[in-house]
Amino acid sequence: MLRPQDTDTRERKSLDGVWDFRLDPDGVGRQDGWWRGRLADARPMAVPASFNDLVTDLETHNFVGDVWYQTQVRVPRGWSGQRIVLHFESATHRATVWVDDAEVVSHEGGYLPFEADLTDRVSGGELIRVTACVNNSLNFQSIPPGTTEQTPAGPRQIYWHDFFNYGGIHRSVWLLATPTRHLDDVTVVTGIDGTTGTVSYAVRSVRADGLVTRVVLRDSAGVEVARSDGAEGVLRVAGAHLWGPGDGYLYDLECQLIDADTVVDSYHQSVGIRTVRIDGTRLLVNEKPVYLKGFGMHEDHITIGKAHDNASMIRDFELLEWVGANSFRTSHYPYSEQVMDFADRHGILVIDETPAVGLNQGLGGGIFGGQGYQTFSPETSNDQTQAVHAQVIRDLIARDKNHPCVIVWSIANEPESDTEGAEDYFRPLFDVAREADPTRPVGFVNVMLAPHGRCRVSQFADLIMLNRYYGWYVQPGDLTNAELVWTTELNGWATEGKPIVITEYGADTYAGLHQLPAQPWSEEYQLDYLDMNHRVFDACDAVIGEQMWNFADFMTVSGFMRVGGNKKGAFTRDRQPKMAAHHLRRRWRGMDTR
Ligand code: BDP
Repeated sequence: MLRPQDTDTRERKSLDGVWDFRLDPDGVGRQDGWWRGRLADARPMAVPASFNDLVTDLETHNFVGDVWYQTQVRVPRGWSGQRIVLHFESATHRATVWVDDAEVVSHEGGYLPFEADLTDRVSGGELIRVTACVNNSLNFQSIPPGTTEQTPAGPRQIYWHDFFNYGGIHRSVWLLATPTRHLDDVTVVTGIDGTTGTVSYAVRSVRADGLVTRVVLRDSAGVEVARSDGAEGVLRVAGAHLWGPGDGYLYDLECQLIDADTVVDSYHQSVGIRTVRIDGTRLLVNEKPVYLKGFGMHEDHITIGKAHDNASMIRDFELLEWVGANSFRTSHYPYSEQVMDFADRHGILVIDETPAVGLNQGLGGGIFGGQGYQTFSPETSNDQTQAVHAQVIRDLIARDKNHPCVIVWSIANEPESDTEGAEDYFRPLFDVAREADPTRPVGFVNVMLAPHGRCRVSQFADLIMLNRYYGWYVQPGDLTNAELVWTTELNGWATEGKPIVITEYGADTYAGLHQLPAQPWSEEYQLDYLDMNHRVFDACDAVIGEQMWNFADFMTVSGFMRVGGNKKGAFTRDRQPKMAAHHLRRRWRGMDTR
């Protein structure tokens, strides 16, 4: 699937704006055919946005189930005779879409794109009705998982991840016109040969018999540096300007389908020439070791929830730059493609994560209240879950494979990993990832409950990614003991001979709460906690990155462990620095490679 783009041969029209919206608490919309006409009793709803925080009533805020979105759009007059596509960048966690009376697509998974070919259904100039039934409920076969429990007041959604289950159309919706003979996919893999950059490419097309595939590579000034005919090949760029941390230099690869002298279709793919590989305990980008400084983040903003918004994105990247970060993890789901583009353009290193979070009933007892399920079993996360998980890995890699910023795939966050069931569940998923992308390291994020010596899944990973809360969830307020046990565990992991990234370490901190001597929840404690962790990391050569939890405070399910959400941010939810942000800035800006 290629992204909607305006090119010489392609045109797109945004469907973002205010749509009609209606909850379906009784789940009757499908049987009553709510798509067959204008949505009755509708209220206005912004697209893109999570619906949850735009409303004032608790029922809608907490709603789990089917919600209906509808809009009308006129297909541009000039599009007759072209291939017409309806493209959703994401709808959380699943959606079915109708155009007028016809169902055109259904998609499972909340953070990845999907589209429907409307060519045979609509024509240029026609006014069409687009209806989407979006569903945000979680079950044992969804990624992330959850379940519905009966309570005296009715069914309640339970889930085992620590961020609010926002729902809705979270990213842009497009109508797109392409030629009927069209480009369908492009894959680039870059390499370095002395001072020459190599760009291996493979282009897939539809109805392209007799057409020539051509690729033209241009530098950032638009000057052609290489070209080639054929659906696959290798371009060589003498004296290539490499993509690297802090230097988001991008070439533009124009892919064309040519009929005699006519360009039938054209698509632009940005290309950063760089390599990434692991060598012992080092992670090499362009053969140089990197040290990751940054955060686990969230797509989480006041009012819009999990929706993408360019203003918020720019603020976040300004703060990353200000604090001296060079990396982040897309905890705990794929982020908007605009965010990935921005990371490409700014030379930010990204650990790209699937939405597989909460596959761990051991954690359930702590933060989310114990439910007593077994994580992996025929009745809970099972073969079907694994198949959905595999598909999500493939879809994520298909979407993000060409982003130079992506240096590692994370196939899950904090799953159960100390049991035979976990080993059986995960072994094939690593194969799925490596088959889809043989070029990047693959890992998963290990939880404290499966410490060194007990984890049975890290054997499959190319690198070790650890979330650790010594001095918070264990030894709270006792940083002296925390430092000792943390050092001991880390030294154990270092014997594995793989690079280690600390993908989470953090302490909830209520902005403005000050205490001397420092106590948990105060800004002073967050500083002392960071210092303790940094001493532990600095003493371990295998640690090649620190990503503090979290970039900013974020919304969670309500509970006695959370005060208006998770407060482990270096920044507040409205993106102002806590003392910790200044502290990190002094450390990170003062670091050379580490
Ligand atoms: C880890 C999770 C993360 C949580 C964090 C916390 O990976 O999603 O928000 O702990 O408790 O378990 O703050």
